[in-house]
Amino acid sequence: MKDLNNELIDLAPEVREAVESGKGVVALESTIIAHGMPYPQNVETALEVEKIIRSEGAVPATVALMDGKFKVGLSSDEIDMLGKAGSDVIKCSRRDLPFVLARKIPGATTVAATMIGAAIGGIKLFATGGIGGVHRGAPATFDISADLEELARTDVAVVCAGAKAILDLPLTLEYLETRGVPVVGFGTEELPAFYTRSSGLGVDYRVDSEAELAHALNIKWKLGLAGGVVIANPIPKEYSMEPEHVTDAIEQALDEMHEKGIKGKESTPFLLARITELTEGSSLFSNIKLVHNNARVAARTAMELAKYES
Ligand code: PSU
Ligand code: MN
Repeated sequence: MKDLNNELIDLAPEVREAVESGKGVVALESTIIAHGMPYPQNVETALEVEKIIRSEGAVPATVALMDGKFKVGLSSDEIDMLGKAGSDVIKCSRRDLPFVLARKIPGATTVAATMIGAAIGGIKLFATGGIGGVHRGAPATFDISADLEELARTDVAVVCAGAKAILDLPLTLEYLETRGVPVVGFGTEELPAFYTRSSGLGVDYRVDSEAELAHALNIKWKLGLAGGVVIANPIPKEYSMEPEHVTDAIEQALDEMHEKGIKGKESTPFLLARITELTEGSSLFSNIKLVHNNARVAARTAMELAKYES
């Protein structure tokens, strides 16, 4: 059993009880709230996602940094605060954790940092929208999300809708392959591309149920194979976008990003916000729907995985 009494960790009582008794728990990130969506849809989505997880019998644990502690399990007031503060809150990946905790300022955790918080808290499943990856142009810019390295080292499975075409999807898959991270298609053989169900790229394994997924996850960690798993869950058909509509918005957003000289950690938030504007909110609507869908699969998988704990 994990040492959950570390002074730098603040587990919500409900989350602690669930982890200690081997119940299903799902971690959720806070960068998607502060930097990934506008207010108030960000807060509405975060709260709805928690509700969906509960309706499947699991316990949600939204992660963020507050008051010098890694908080695992936020209250709705804390979620509201992060959602209202938006980009005034620091976007925190692995490298940011010690400094933001030392300063006792609020921090929104990315996929990488949320995986770290989840692992410290003993949580194996994490639901989000999209993971970071190898950016287009990375062979020249070296812009590769720290999410990929975290997936290589931290034992948390991330349910996402694939990765957006703001990234270089083939290079992202190559990177994950090199680092030994399985990419699993949930009910599909193809890597979904976030707003759309297909990318033309294959996944490593297709699984068709949460039970099948939990079985393989349990084997991975029982063997001591460190690292996470990408569970790519396609957006439901009724909410997926027209591929051309998305491609045009992405291309334009990328051009504007280059013109403005936006780089580093600002890139992803800029692109997400600009794509929402360019698609007049339809990308935001799809984004919200796919997050709901991922929360459901993560919760069901957490419930299946919990069967191995008892
Ligand atoms: N992709 C999305 N929505 C998001 C993010 C990525 O579709 O909100 C966020 C996640 O928090 C992810 C982070 O971990 O952006 C990746 O940022 P970067 O590329 O700077 O590592
Ligand atoms: Mn980057």
